[in-house]
Amino acid sequence: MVVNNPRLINLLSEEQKADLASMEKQFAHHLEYTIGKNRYNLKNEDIYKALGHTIRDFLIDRLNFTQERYREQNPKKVFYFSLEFLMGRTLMNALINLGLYETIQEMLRGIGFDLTDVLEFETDAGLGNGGLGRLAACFLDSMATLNVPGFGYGIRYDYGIFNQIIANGSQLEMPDHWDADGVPYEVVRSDISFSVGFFGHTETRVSGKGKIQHDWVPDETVLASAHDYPIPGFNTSTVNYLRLWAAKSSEEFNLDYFNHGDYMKAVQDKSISENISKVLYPNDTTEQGKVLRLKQQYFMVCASLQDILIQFREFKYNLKDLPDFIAIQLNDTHPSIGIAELMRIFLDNEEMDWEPAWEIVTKVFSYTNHTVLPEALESWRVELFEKLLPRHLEIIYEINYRFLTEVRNKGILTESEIQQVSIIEEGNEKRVRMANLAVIGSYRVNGVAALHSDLIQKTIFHAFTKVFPEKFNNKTNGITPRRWLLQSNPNLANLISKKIGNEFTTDLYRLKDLEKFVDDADFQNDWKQVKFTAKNELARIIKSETGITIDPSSLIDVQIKRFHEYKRQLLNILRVIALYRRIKENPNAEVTPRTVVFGGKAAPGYYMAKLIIKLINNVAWVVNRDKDVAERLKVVFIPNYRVSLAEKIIPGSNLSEQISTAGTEASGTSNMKFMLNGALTIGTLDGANVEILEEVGAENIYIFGLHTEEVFRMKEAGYNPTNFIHQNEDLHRILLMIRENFFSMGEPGVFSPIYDSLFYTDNYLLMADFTSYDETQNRVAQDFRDETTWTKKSILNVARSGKFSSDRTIREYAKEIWKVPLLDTIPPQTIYKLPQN
Ligand code: 26Q
Repeated sequence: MVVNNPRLINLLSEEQKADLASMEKQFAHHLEYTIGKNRYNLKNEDIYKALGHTIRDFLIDRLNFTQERYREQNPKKVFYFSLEFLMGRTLMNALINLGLYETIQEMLRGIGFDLTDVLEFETDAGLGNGGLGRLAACFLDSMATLNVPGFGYGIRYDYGIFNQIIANGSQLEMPDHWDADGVPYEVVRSDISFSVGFFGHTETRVSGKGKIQHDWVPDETVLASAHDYPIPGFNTSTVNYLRLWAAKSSEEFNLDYFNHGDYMKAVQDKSISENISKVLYPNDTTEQGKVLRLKQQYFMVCASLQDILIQFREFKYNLKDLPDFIAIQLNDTHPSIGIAELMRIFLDNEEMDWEPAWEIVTKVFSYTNHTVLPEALESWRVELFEKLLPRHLEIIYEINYRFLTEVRNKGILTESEIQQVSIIEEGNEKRVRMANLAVIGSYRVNGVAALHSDLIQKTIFHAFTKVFPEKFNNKTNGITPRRWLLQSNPNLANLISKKIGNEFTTDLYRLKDLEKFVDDADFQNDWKQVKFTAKNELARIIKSETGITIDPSSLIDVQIKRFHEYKRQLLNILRVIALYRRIKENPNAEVTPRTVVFGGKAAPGYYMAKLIIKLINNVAWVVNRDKDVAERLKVVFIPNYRVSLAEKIIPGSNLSEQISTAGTEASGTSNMKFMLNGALTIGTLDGANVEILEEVGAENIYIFGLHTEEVFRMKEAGYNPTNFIHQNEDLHRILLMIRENFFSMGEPGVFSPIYDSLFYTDNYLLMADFTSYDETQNRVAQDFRDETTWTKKSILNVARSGKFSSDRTIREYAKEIWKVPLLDTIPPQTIYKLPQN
């Protein structure tokens, strides 16, 4: 008999079973005394909360145990600095990693509750925008699982990424008050808080040693208060933590105002300081330069560095040894002000000389770049910087001066290259370029997929590679197989474990062992059955979220990701329109039934991205109501795409859309999630798709479109989209349908900007790639009709997805960048010590 949940993967020890009784007690205790309920009026929500508190107790036991272990062994630690952690839900992940899923399921069944229903009450922690934030979350899971002493540092936003609703086809944004009902697994560390200064001026003085010293005198201070989120490793006793800072007013009340009778003003000031951690900025390159965003960045970095240095000082080592004990990874440039802040601490507080201070700093930080698009590189107006962080600007000028002098003296750069590597961008509005600061202040700089790491060295950082050839390297992204297979697709995980055992859960390359069953007819059937069950479940979710009925046996074709022009959701919907037209014109054509699913948010200020969402919704409205195509084509936009929805959508997908213009998507990570769940990819040679192709083989993936070099060449030669439009009659007609308001739904002209952008500029070369995309989609449709061949390809995709585990990525970071150890696993059961009530 096959187990239908992770029990096989994570067998309970005898000791754990013995603990079940005490866990039941603990649970009953929380239900009654923490939640305040008796057993006569229980709802799923109460069970969720009591369970959250019960699991929290388990987590805290192991968290303390792990901390004790670190204190004894004092290994080198890594701190992952990120303005975003897209954690999604926590409870199910904790149950699986702790090996308690089955136990708890049984326990709840005993009192008439279904664990799956209970888990639906958890709100996602959406403290991130997309790929970059989710990557940080996957890395935390892998670090804990591999027993790496690794910690996340970020901000505890009151409001995470907005909730999206669709009205008249358009996106509307609603606040995401994710912690409204409390966060059971959060550990509030009221005793850990640091003050963070802003604004003010700098002063100079002569120190006791006769040296000129600088001091920053801020005129606003805010407190950062620590909130910890335990991060349990899978099948190990290690529980690390994510520490998020919340802003607190440094004075409950401004007594000055109060004493002068202005009570309201006194309270207002308090809430103004607390604004710093109020809301996550939706990633929006058009809306750069908001002072609150820079405040958030410095707030997070300043508090984190104080916290890290306090911990370091407990061991009484000299600061020059800091790089032997800590490594800090910068998740993009967002926390890169940390480089200037650590310099400030060393120079101004520790009164160190510049050279030794710089020596330490540049052995501590490393920087991960997540974009090649020059318009997405972060920079701040010098004027704004100077007001908010006057001392840091002085330090940045000094870093820059010394660096530029050195490269000039070495004579390796041309004058134009020297301008490119300068931290300060000259011009009528001087700006601080954070990427340049990050490269100069870090000992390693990495991209997130092989192609991307090459590309940044050839383009945005080319001049830097001449100065620091040894700094640049690649770390191809990965995803955690715990959340993205065991948790999201337990049926598939169980089918796999029945065939090849459980080792794949922590050594994903073991999935290779599935290859020997690829021709086994029984196995193929089981595989098809698992996929079909997941597709039925997805159909049910689509019905409940959108009201649309889909055919679960149709080709389920999915594009879920943030909306951005470079990701080309527009190319996908154009091809849907082409298919729709073809069916209408040729009603008897044999067409593979297809359901095209979209999901994703657009930055609130990103006009084009929002218009594309509207076009998709309007096309869906027209297509889904047309009886002529009913059995053959459906279009679905699932609102409010988020981590917990991804977990439900991905297992039920057949086709993964990864269709960005070559050279624009740094890596992509949903491409990996689909592969691991047996969907086939249609994609360009972009980001990690290139490596997916390498792993899976050309017969098992659908690659189309221009290559990166061709994109560059075409743009250089002066790209003209009309050449392509006039070569493809179909394409031309589709564009006319858009212009002639076929999908405008009573808003004539609404999509003209889309038409115009395709016709006149087409920055992302949709027109150049359309024919290739369309033909490849036709091939997909043909191939899907041969169920056995498709199933084999699906099996091979999973079997060859081993490389894309974030465990592999973290091993590489640990060995090649951080030089931190992977400690021994201590089996989980050896530390259970539940309190006996
Ligand atoms: C910038 C300025 C102001 C406010 C916010 C931002 C901002 C916030 C988030 C800019 C960018 C981001 C996020 C970028 C991101 O998610 N990049 C993605 O990172 C993934 C993980 O490496 C890659 O797989 C994707 O290819 C990349 O697009």
